[in-house]
Amino acid sequence: MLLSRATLELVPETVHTPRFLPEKLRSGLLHLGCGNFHRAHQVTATQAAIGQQGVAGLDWGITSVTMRRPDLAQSLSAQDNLYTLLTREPTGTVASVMGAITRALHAGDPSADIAAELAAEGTHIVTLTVTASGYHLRADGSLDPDATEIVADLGQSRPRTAIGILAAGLARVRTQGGTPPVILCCDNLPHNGETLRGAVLDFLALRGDDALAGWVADTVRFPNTMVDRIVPIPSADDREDARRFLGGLEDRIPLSAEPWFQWIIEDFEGKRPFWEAHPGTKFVSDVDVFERAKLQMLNGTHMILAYVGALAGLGTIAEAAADPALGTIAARFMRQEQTAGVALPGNETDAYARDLMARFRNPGIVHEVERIGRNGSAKMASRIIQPMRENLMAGRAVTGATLLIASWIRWFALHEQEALEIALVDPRADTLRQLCAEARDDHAAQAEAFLAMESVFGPPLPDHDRQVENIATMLRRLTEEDVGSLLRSLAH
Ligand code: CS2
Repeated sequence: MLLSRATLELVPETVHTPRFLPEKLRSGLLHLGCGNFHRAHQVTATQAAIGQQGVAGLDWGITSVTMRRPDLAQSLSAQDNLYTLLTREPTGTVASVMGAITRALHAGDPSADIAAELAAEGTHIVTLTVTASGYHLRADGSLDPDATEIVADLGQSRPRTAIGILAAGLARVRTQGGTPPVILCCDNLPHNGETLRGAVLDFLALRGDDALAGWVADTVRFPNTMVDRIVPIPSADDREDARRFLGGLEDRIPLSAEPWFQWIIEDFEGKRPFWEAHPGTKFVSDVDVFERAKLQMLNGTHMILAYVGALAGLGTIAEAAADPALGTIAARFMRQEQTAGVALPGNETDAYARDLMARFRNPGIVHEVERIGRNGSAKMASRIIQPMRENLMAGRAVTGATLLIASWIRWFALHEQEALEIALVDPRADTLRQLCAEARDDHAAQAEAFLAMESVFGPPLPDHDRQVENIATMLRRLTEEDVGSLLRSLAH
């Protein structure tokens, strides 16, 4: 039997279940980018809010839209949008049935009109988790007018990108004379709200829609947020665990997450769920400090663990962080390079760094390096290049960043030779692979060609030629030496 509203009462008492009747919910939130992260993050906080708010909470159901996964929308619908979240505590697993999603839609479904959902009177807030690459931005944070998906959406009445959907939905709100929803970007981008606002305005400018752009600029709010929770890709073990916890009921879409939860939101006026009911949620006047610490120290260190880890044959972040040599290199990189411009008070930075390494090593979290390695070209600028630039300007070493970039290039070089053992997913994959093919075996030329991609790396780095040379040297070593021994020597 499948988990559903009808079978919810069969769920054993050891499992947390919603403190409300899911069928009573009305949609007050629209989410773009229904995926694992959303299901373990915004849904969790919203479920806590609804549970605490009583009858008023029932206005905060979520209409959740998958951008690329019709299968997930279907599986959710088949289970009345219920699913199990397995929280992997160090001491064991806690299972909860999540029930705050009222409807799951797929953006590509011709019968789903997402812009109309956005413009519906009951929609007060739109949240987004479409990943950094889902915004089609250039390294400077502006919209990439040449991105194929954006070009396609400019001429579409049924847009497919998040930016296109926001533009179309907001256009409707304006025509209807309604109050626009608050747009809450929940992706790992610097100043994510401001950046999204800029991208929407860029899109409208490309379309020549000045009137709508003016209205959006004046009336629509895009608060900044910072989100943090490590959510691996669901595994067969998760499905097995869910079945056990649910007393034999089947859940086809359970997922697991670490206990850590953070959602820092720039405070805004207006109707909103009582998200503070969930520990780790905070409304603040300035998100910046939290955001830079997280983007650079957490997400940036994830990248070094992933790119270097894969070359050393390590499959997960936990394995990479627990590897003595790579763990040392990553911790040093985090502490010495990735704290550039991070304004947490001294001891807090130390404690944060320690917490992060412990979180990475959590063996209950099977977070594949292949997954973290995805879409590097969209992540590089804010997570790696910005601190690297600051370090170079201050005369500090950038050995970790050099190793990271060389390893990333090595992924494409291996892939181009059909020798990379894991998948390589990146919006610029074809171009980057081509660069490797053109400069085959010439590491300096490869490094030069990669760094010249301004849409990824931004303007030339300080002492550019020296950086190219260092990256090329590291790339040669990664190619010619045994990676394990190389890491051991670098860790000293
Ligand atoms: C990861 C993030 O995929 C990545 O780039 O660094 O998904 C990371 O796990 C989350 O941001 C944690 O909050």
